[in-house]
Amino acid sequence: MSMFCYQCQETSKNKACEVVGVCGKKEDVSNLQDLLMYVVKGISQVVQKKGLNVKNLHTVNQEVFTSIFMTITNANFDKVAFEKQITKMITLRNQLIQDKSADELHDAATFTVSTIEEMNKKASSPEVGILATVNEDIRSLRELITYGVKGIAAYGEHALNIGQEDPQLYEFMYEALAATLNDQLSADDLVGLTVKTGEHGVKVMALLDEANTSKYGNPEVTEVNIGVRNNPAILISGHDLVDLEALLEQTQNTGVDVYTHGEMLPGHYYPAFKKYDHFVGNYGGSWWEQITEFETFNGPILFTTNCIVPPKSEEVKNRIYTTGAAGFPGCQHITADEQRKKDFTKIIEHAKSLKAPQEIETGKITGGFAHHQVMALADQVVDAVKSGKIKKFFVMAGCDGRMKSRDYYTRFAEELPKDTIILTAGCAKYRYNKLNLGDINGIPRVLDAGQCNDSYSLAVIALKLKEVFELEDINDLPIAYNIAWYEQKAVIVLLALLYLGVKNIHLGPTLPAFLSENVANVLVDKFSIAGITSVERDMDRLLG
Ligand code: SF4
Ligand code: SF3
Repeated sequence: MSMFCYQCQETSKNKACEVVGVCGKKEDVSNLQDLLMYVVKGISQVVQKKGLNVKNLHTVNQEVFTSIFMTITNANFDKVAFEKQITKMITLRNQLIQDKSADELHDAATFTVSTIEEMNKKASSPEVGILATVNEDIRSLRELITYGVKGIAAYGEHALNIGQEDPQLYEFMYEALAATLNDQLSADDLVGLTVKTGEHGVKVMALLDEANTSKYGNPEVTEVNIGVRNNPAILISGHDLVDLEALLEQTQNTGVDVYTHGEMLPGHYYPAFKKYDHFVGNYGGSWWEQITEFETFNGPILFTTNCIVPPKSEEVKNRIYTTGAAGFPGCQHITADEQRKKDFTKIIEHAKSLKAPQEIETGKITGGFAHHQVMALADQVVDAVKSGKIKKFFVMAGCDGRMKSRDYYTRFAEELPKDTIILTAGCAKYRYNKLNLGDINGIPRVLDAGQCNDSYSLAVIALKLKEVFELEDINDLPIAYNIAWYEQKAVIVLLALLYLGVKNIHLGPTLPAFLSENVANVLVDKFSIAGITSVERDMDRLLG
């Protein structure tokens, strides 16, 4: 075995990637990701043991978020970027420690490497990786918490880019990561910490919602064009709205159009971006479809976050640019200057030398049903529920993926009775957002709140409905949850829903490989989580 990773839904044989990642991640990068997380856990222990005030740790907090984000599935495949980041984090860690003799610190907080060779050797050593924790249940809980924290770091970084932060999130992150090095903690302690991770998942999604909406306005119902125009263009992918704003500003009056891909689609729903005439529409479907869609797009592509699929041809690779936590070897990376500004001139000039995108579909998709917009329609929605026109809501949020078994979600959406509404967020929506599922009294049957972090909106909507219908328990609402997951942001969304008391969540297309049998049983007992079976059976169960 040369690597061990089981953090995403597509992990090999639903057990673990042990030779090479199904995502394309190679053993050297996988091991360096483990080492980066190891250093970050060491830093967390130092912060905890020394009782450092997170408000004084601005650079460390920010670099810890970035480091963690780089290890999320499909975010960064660049070995050199990891080597540089590990070196940076060891330096920051050592500055924090100063007096090493004062505390009993874990190897993660004290190890040193003097060369890149030594770093790579350390990265593949047994004490660093996931399997360093021998007890299967403790390992499972430690990884569940770690993946939840990865989601917190990703959403926290987006909020921070807009200038919003919450010291409680940093405090919790250090507490949780330090706990994953602490052999004194029992499985029960770690279950408690898992619930707390969900609590901070709600906090970080609320923070990001506040950051996005205060800067860019509340998402509103929007029809997004999925066809193309005859101008050279740039495709922007990932989740970072600050990068989208900078790209739209810099492409104004250049003759270059901008299109969104995958999780950037909800950018169109924000009022602040509607003023750009060259912000043309969305090109293609969810992340994994980039393999064919980037070929026909013809212009440069900017990745602001995950999900990158290793490009098949040099021609496409030469058109890919990355920024922030994203990275791919051989692709140009755009860094921010000291004022946190990014210069996209290179990409714009590159676009001008390339052909306009090839049309792959035409028409429009509708979205923008985040909490504020749905509240504006509340009377209409409540009337439709009271009169029986809407029988049930189905939350089908989360991620999409390559597995054939995900056809389940398209069929499920198609076969839902016509008096039901789908509430969605995240790239899971691409399984059904282009189907013509109609509307109920003018309310579309697929309500897209936005990106995966906008699952927060779905929770706000559920809590509001609970209030309107004067119910005691969120589970008494006519809402069923059939959620698809892929990477670690979906883990924090799930933990957040569990923290809010949502029960009977169906999770698919497979349950996480990192859940040991005992840990999976705890989730089943405590929260009635279940996997998926067949469309017919699950439909029966969920329609009640
Ligand atoms: Fe495998 Fe997923 Fe890890 Fe990639 S991220 S190596 S596919 S488990
Ligand atoms: Fe999608 Fe990669 Fe999860 Fe933000 S972009 S939801 S998978």
